Amino acid sequence: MRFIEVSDKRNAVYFLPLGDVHAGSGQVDYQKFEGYLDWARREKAYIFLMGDLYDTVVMGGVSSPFDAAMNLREAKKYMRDRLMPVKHLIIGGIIGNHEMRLMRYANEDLMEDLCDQLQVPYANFSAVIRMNVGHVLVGDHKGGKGEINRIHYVIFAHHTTGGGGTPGGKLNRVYKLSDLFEGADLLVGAHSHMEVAAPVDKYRLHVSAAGKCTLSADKMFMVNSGSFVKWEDSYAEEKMLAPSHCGCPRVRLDGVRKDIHISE
Ligand SMILES: [Mn+2]
Repeated sequence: MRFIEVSDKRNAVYFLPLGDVHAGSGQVDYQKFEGYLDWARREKAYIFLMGDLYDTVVMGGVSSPFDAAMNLREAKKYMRDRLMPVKHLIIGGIIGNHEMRLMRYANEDLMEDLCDQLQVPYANFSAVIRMNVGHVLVGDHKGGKGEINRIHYVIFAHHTTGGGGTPGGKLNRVYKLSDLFEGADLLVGAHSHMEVAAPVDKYRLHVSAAGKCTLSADKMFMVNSGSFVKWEDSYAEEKMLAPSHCGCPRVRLDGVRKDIHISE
C-alpha cells in the first residue's frame, strides 16, 4: 500500500481508472483503449493504471500464445508508446494478477517497469490516492493572499481478486476493499471486467479545526474499472462467462462542492 497525493486548482477534474487492457491478446479493442487516452489528453483527465495492462502469456499457462495479437515484447512497446504522451496525467499504477504471472515465474514486475519508464509512482498491490481539487483564496499572516485546494477526495485502488460470475459477486469484491482501508470516498477495483459505479452513504462525524462536530451522510462510490477485452472468441466465451461491456468509468470530482459523478 502506497500513498499518492495530487493537487489541481480546476473547478472539476476527471479520474480514469484504466485497467484490464490485456495488451497482447487478440481480443482487445485497441481502438477503444486509445480513444480513452485521446479523451484523457483533451480533458486533462488523471489516469490510474489498475493492473492487467498486459495479458502476459507464459509457457504452459491458461492464455494461448497462438491467438495473441502481440507478443509480450511488442505489447510492452505498444503500451510505452501509447502512455508516454499522457504520462503527465498518470498518477501511478498497481499490479494485476496477469502481471503477477511473471513475478511468480521470474520476479519480473512489468507494472513497476512501466511506471519507472513513465516516471510515475508505482504502488505495488494497492494505492491510497488523495485528490485535492478546486481553489479558495486565503490570507497569510503577512496580509498577503494565497490559494489552497477547496475539496479533498480519498481514493483506494486495488486490482482485486475473485468475484465469480454474477454482477453482485463482482461488486462484493469492491465492497470488501473497505475491510482493507477505512475512510475512502471512492473504492476502485478491477479484475472482474464489469464496469460498476454504485453509490452508498456512510454516516461520519466531522470535526472542525475549532473542535466543532457535525454529522453528515457522505456519499461513497464503489467502482469497478471494466476492461478492453471483447467477449467473442475470448476465454470468457469459452468458459461460459457473461459478456461484459468494454470501457472504463469516468469519475468526475467536483472542486466547488464535495460530489462525485460517474459516467461511462
Ligand atoms: Mn485481473
